[in-house]
Amino acid sequence: MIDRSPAAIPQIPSRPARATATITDARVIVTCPGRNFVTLKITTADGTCGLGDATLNGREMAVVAYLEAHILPLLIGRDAHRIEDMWQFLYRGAYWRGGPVGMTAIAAVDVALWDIKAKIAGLPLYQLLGGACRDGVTVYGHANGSTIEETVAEALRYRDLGYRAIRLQSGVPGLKSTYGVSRDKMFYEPADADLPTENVWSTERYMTTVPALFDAAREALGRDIHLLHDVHHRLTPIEAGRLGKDLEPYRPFWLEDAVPAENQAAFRTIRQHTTTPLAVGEIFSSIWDCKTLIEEGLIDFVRATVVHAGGITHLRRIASLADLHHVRTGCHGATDLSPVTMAAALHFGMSIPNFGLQEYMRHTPETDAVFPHDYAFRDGMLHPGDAPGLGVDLDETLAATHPYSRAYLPVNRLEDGTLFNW
Ligand code: CS2
Ligand code: MG
Repeated sequence: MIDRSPAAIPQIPSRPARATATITDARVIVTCPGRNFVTLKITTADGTCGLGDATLNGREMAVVAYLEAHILPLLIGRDAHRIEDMWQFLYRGAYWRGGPVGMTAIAAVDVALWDIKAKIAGLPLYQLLGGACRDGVTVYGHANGSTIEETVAEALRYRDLGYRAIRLQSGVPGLKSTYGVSRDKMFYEPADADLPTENVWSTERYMTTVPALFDAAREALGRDIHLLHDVHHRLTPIEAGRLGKDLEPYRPFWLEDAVPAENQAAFRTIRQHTTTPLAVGEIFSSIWDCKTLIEEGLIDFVRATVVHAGGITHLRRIASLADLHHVRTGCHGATDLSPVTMAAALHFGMSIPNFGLQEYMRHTPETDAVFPHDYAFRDGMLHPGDAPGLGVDLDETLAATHPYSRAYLPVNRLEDGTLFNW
């Protein structure tokens, strides 16, 4: 006979008070060490600070307003440890869900809270995300030049620097400028003017240049190095199918942003015509932007990033869905993503099973001085370091010496003046 008297029921020891980390301050810091960055700094009652990148290239001040007017008042007094609850509160609670501005703002809060949680735990963030799945995060460098010869020479230089993957972007004969070709070989900055510069584009000229570029590059570099290319949203699906097929003999690691991806179904056409791996997603804000692409196996790498796709909390969901469908990550990592994002991307890249490749456009020494960080390049990989948290800081005194300077991304027109994709 079971004794069911109250005295016989084992008492669950009262739970120790759950540790809380009350948010007492949250500030947005805008700085322009050669290019604009927006950073969110959150502080808790015990003085722990966390950083989140909120930079949206060419639309930075929209995110500043979203954060300062609508998000910061919600943070004060909340528990910094409750990261998932905060994410749901800011995403569902906005009613107007998603979009690049809102999701970049949510991402900044999310990453700052992960930074705080890891600092309080005294662990590098990747340890909280499940620990290391690899020795380091393999990155790709950016070889570019106004001619094919110049681009191949740059690619040889990147190989000699130890890169195992190199993106090739060359000028197109007959076009004054094109995407990815920078004046300064080591640092690429597309947001180059106070008002949008107008580039001229010709798909026909471009479509003959890229296969010649890969032919010359494979001739010079051989087949043991990953070579990739960014189309930057400029082809139609059938044009992308043709370019993918033309490149097959050169085994590209991926063809990126072949077509604008609002119409995810359009990638079915590309898939029908080529086995060249496809990467897309640096401008995605959420899992909904890539659900069809992933579930139908229409892409091979998803490029969504920590800073624009809702932070680590949401990017983990995207990576988990991708893992079910043989899709790997290939996170965006351009100069307009601050060292805070690069650090977060490395902790993320260390911790997921289906990591593919991480973009690494080096920041300038001016930027690195404002954002001192632990990550370092070694043997073709970046390592996030083992400092508690993200391993990146923000020198606010130095940041204040670089005031915001409006800068727009270029726009593209066809040779007949039609406004086109940049
Ligand atoms: C590019 C970016 O890095 C890339 O793959 O697509 O340079 C992109 O043009 C910029 O991030 C836009 O701000
Ligand atoms: Mg790109």
